[in-house]
Amino acid sequence: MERYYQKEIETASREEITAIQNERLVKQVRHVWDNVPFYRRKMEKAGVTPDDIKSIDDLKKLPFITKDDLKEQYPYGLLGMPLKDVVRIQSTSGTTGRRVVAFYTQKDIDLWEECCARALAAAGATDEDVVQVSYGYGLFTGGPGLNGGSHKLGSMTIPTSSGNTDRQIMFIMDLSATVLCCTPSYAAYLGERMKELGYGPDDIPLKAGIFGAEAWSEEMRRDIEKTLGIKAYDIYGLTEISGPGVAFECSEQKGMHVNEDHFIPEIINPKTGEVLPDGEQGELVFTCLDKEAFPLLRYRTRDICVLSHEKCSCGRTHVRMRKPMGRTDDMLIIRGVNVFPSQIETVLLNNGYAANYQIIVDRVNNTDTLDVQVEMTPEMFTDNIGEIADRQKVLVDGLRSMLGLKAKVTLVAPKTIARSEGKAVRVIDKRKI
Ligand code: DLL
Repeated sequence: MERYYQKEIETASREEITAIQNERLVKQVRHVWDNVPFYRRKMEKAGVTPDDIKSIDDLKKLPFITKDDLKEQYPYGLLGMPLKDVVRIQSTSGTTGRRVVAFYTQKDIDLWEECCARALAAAGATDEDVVQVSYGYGLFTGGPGLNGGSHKLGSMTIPTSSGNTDRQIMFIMDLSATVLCCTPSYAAYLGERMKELGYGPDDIPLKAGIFGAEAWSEEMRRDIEKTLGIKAYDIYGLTEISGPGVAFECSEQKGMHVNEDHFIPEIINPKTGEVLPDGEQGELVFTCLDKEAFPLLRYRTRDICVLSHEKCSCGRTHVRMRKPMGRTDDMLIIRGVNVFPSQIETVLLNNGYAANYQIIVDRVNNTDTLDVQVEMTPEMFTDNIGEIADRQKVLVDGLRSMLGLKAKVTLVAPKTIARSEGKAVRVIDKRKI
């Protein structure tokens, strides 16, 4: 049976959704014009006033907002409410330059948590479930978002945060946790450790996992599902737009429904800014329809994605976004060829490896080099040099046909690549160092 948290809105007709979006967009544009001088300047420069925005058809008249705008406006330049109405900030895990900080009123938090509750309900969670939240808590949105969603559903929530893997496993087993929320790379590590401790999929009480915050392939999904004996659901979001729950997967597992009553997605050509139709790949852009404290309009996420309005058998009517294949800023250009880490992951997992790998890019004698280091699984581990060379060749061939590029592949012993408790670091680009 398909479960919903807010059935009426999640299954509303297209006409109803459009009516809600029209009304909220008009109000939101007025809100930013009146309360955020940065927006007013930006709109004036683009020659638009709130009177020009009468419906979502006028969305394209509004200028885009970029991460650079957020950095320039740090810390308070985009605040849409007086500080006395703001109750929380969250921040991105960005490693360079100024951090992005996002603000929330209590209403913003309530709506965000409802989005997370929708995601949990779509994964089958109810008030009878025990939800372990192993995303980081603190400035990162993963822990607080899913924690709030789980409370809204009335599920018993275990706020373990990330790390301390054996303690995570103890709680899963002792408290019979049924739903696990964490990054896919941490879920894979938890699975690996549980296997080592002798737990097979039938011994593990979990039935579903809600995994996101980083790109992960279908192959990785299948691996995690098999090891933990669960159904693994994708969840998408970003700090700037609220956090996890901007979009989430249903039992169909074919793309994530965007919570369209709160966020309008668009796909644009990243070079020209032109809006692209359903089915075409481009950069994902979001407009927040009812956020008060941090009301971003037409925010360029840099995530590369495709939208689909095709009917979904789960009954939800909200548009679906495909798994993002990467970000415009994590696309590697190697000897002129565009390479996404997710393509490399697909080749590795299709050949029986786990998602324990690192991609090292360098430049030697003015030529880019691509070195993929992959761990052998314990089952395939050997010190027979001929066998290792054969295995490496299979991967080199697989990568060549996927990428059109010759890579060097180095097989390393099990457990030599550091495991991640949050977002995995897959790429080391020495050209930038
Ligand atoms: O990662 C929010 C989040 C927490 C989402 C927990 C899901 C679960 P940020 O740290 O601001 O926020 O990073 C946002 O992560 O622009 C994407 O590039 C990437 N991302 C998030 N979810 C997915 C996903 C959180 N399901 C950035 N698939 C986004 C692929 C994802 N990439």
